[in-house]
Formats: sequence, C-alpha cells, structure tokens
Amino acid sequence: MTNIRDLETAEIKRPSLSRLTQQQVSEFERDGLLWLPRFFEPSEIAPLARLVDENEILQERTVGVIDSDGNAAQIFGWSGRSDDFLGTYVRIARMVEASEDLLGGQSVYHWHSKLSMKAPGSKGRWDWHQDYGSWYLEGCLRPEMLTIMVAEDATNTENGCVELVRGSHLLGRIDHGPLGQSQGADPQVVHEALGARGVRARTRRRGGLSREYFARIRSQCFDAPAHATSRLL
Ligand SMILES: O=C(O)CCC(=O)C(=O)O
Repeated sequence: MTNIRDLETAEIKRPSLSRLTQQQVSEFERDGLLWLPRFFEPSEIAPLARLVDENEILQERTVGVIDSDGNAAQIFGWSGRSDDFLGTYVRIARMVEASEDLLGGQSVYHWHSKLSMKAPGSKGRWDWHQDYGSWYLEGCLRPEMLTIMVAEDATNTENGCVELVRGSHLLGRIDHGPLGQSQGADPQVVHEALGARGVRARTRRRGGLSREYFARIRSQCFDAPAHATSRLL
C-alpha cells in the first residue's frame, strides 16, 4: 500500500491553474502583453455574448463613441463593483489572481470594464492609443495596471480585432489628446512605434460581428484613492 508521505509527485506540487508561471510573468514584462489561450472555456464566455444579444437594458445603455473618422464604435461600460452577472465576472479568481501575479503580487482593484461591440458592416474603431496614456489623464499616475481582454467571438482583421504593438510599453508613457470623442496617442509617436509596419488605414467595413469584454485592473496604488473602494479580494 502507498504511504501518503510518498505522494510527493509533480501532480500534487503542480501550482493552482489560476496562478501564472514566472515565465509567463517575464513574457508579460518583456512584451507588455500575454496571450492566454483557453484562459476561459467557450462555455464560460458564451453567457457574456448572450447578454449582449438578449439584455434590453444593456442594449439601451450601449453608446457609440465617435472615432477620428467620424464613425462610432459601440460600448457598454461600468465601474465599481456589483453582484450581478457582469459585476461578478471580474471577480472570478482566475482574473484576480492572474492580475496579482502580473502586478508584482500586490492586491488589485477593479477600475472599470466595458463590453465592446463591432457590428458587421460598421466602420467605427478605437484610434491608436496606449491605455496608460489615457488613464494617466484620469488620475492614474502609475503604470501598475492592466487590461484583460476576453474575445467573445473569433476575432480577426476582417471583423475588427484589437491590434497590439508588442513591447510598446517600453516606450514609456505616450502623450494623449482628444481624437474623435475619445483620447488617442500622439500620431507622430504612433508612426514611429509602428515603424515599417506603418499605420494601416482601417476604414473598410467589417465582414463579421466581433464582441469583446475588457476589464481594467489596477494594483492598490495611492494615486487614485477614489478607485480603491473596488478592491477585488
Ligand atoms: O476594441 C478595440 O478595438 C480596442 C479597444 C481598446 O483598445 C481599449 O478599450 O483600450
């Protein structure tokens, strides 16, 4: 018979699935982004998409934000904490613990979240920006923050996927100013950051629907104390 003390197997020592490895944390620090395939199962994401399709209040409160070309991108946004389905989503242990791992092990709070909807045939987009660049203008002086993006649909260039510039966080904070109804990065810096890839004109109409959920999470830093009421743990 096996003695329980002999069960020092890799299986037992395996870290909880919700914690990130040091390698993943290093990748995030190097690239400014981390790709976590199947962080959520499709069955866990499906209720979010259903909510967008079926919830009348959400649909009524969805607003269009005009980009620099005059086209609107649709969002439903909220801040703080609540116990309804959407409010609970950001408190799922996986989200909180992964954020803590990426933000130096500090406790975190929810600042705000949004659902982003890009309908087939629409042209509205978010101008190039650096999240920290616009958050700074809202009182978040330290870059100890992140965005978790969960794609509800398979997103690609045809339906308007989010495009990220790997390593651009190492450029430091990029100045932002008004672009359409939102804030965008200094176009000269964007031009230089994108280098040979250039800034693609993304004005063609979308081929399909794309829905995404974005949660903005910050470590408990002292520069925006008003946000600290939304501590996640
Ligand atoms: O939905 C998008 O295309 C980009 C949104 C985004 O980057 C943001 O909300 O910070």
